[in-house]
Amino acid sequence: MSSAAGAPSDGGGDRPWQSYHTAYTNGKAGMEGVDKEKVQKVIYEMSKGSKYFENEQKKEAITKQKIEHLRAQCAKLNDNDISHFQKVAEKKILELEASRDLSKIWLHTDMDAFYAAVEILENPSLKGKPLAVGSMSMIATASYEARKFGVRAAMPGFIGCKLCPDLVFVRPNFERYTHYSELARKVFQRYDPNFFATSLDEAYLNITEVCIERGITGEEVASELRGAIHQETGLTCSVGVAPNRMIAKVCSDINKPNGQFILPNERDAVTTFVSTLPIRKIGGIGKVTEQMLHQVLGITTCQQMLQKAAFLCALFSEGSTDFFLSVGLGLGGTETPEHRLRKSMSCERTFSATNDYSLQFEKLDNLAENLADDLQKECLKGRTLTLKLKTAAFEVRTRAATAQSYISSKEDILICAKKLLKAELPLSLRLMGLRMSHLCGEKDDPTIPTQKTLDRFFRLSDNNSNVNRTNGASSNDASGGDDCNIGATTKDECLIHDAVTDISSDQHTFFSNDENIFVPEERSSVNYDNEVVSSNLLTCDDLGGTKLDGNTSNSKVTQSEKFDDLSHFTSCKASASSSKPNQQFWVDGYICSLCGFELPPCFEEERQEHSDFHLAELLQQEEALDSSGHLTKERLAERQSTTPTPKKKLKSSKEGKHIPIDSFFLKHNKKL
Ligand code: DCP
Ligand code: CA
Ligand code: CA
Repeated sequence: MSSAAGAPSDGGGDRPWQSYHTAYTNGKAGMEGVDKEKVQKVIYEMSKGSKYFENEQKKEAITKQKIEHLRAQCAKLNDNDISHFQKVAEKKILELEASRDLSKIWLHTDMDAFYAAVEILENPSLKGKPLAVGSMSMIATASYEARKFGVRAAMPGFIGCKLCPDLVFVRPNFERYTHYSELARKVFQRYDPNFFATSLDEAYLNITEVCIERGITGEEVASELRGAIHQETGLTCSVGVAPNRMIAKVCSDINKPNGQFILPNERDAVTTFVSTLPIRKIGGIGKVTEQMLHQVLGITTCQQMLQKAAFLCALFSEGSTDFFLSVGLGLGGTETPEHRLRKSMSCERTFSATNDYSLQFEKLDNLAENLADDLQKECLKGRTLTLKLKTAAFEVRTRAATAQSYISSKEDILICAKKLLKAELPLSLRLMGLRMSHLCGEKDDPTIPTQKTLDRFFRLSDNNSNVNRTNGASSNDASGGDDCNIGATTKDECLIHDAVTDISSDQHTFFSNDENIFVPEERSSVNYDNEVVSSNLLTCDDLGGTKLDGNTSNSKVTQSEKFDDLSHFTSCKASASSSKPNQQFWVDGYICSLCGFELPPCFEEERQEHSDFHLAELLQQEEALDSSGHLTKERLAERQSTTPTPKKKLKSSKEGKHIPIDSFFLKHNKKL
């Protein structure tokens, strides 16, 4: 049946870069005219041979396998099966159609090239220049001038330089972005007091009331709001208006930068809109899902989901099918979501790759203690513990176990975690993480009266029947049971965790955005240090991103220093826990605890890239110290996990000479 499903063949051959897709080969607004193949080739050439690259290849291979598997399943469907699934699909479509709500007007607003625009506002001499905010390791965003060269967020800076030799670098300055974000939010508040922000630079506003009260259209609100934002912040934003949030978000990207797009609240307008809309534009459809749907069923546009509905029903879980069909119908969230309760809590730690059991168990002990502390601080207990491991070869595995009772003590967590880890050994590891989900408040613990000890539970279930195994090799059980049902409450931002879940989404589930929506007041809990920031302009010549132009204060550490220095923490949550200096986690589910990078909910792949580059930076630091003979690998790891490193002085450009990530990895791998 694969011909009926319309699977195309994939490229590759003598141009291997054509099939090398990372998060940063995917286009963003302002990259329409870019020579995609040239960019892909540069990225391919510059990362080829690194462990990171190998892992990307491995993930691709797994995706391919899954595609083959799905194709085979598809081919097995006979006419009876297809007509059965056709009926199932039609019923489902009718149900979904009946839920269509065209009574609300949603507005999605997103600042243009946010960090870059703020930097230009503060330093007008940057205007018109190709600008990257970030460092040689990682670019947070690029100005529209730089995007023309293929430079974009999540891309390592040295690749950006290769693509655009005149690229100017500015170090990120998070207080600035928070300040401008707050100014913008004051404007949002006037149009919808219950607006909800999904990141520093974007928000959803239900403007139904304001339109009715003032007798104005969505289009008028959009123009007015954009004008107000510009007047009050000096920045531009782009806006989308539509009957639901999923579509409004897509619309805000259409006329970017400094534009708006309005989709009327009419069924026909919506269905016409989705008839040509590429599926990748939808939040929740990432690279892997896109590849699967395209290569197995030939689906590239949202509406084709409806044409292939029977196959979707046959091949995917009910939850995924519902999501795909909603996308096909152009349906999305219309009610203001209640502030969602925390669904999980996690912590993780990156370290130099080690196969030393005692060191690994020591790290686990530490993680269990941190997790127990965090849970107890919020008076929470949980039932499902997930262990995340990243091997020396960058393979990510997650292993989960669900206990019969709610737990929060270090001892209980450790019993479970040790069991999960033991089952995986021997392994050389570079990262470990623990996540507790299935949470409940201490007071609500339904198991308290009859609570059994975890120890007993795990002794009883000494086989692996309660262990959900989710790694790249085990494709079909990737749903991971209770662990992967995250995000299903808001379809417009949900991730799909079922048979289509792949190794990369497996990696992401750990950080899944349980708290991907936050109310405006909560921002104050992320309190970036109030430090004076000096001029932070850099050029490509300052390889290594270490030389600062202009004045730098000796007594104050700038945000920009912190960006490259993993020994510092930029979020209050991180700095408050000095006992866990190199532990990376996402504050509020989307802000990197190590550098303050903001990776909005839908940036699943970028998030993974981001973690990998922190790892690379850490290893690079280690490499530098190793070669100077000051510290051994073990001692460095030890030092980083116990003592806060003294504030790093700015290096001279010579000292800070950047090691390209590929050669760095090659070098490092030899030592493993
Ligand atoms: N960001 C980041 N790392 C990423 C993506 C984004 O640090 N991988 C930060 C920098 C961005 C900000 O978040 O300025 C907002 O992200 P957007 O995706 O909205 O990108 P921009 O606002 O920069 O550009 P656009 O005009 O495309 O919205
Ligand atoms: Ca933006
Ligand atoms: Ca954004």
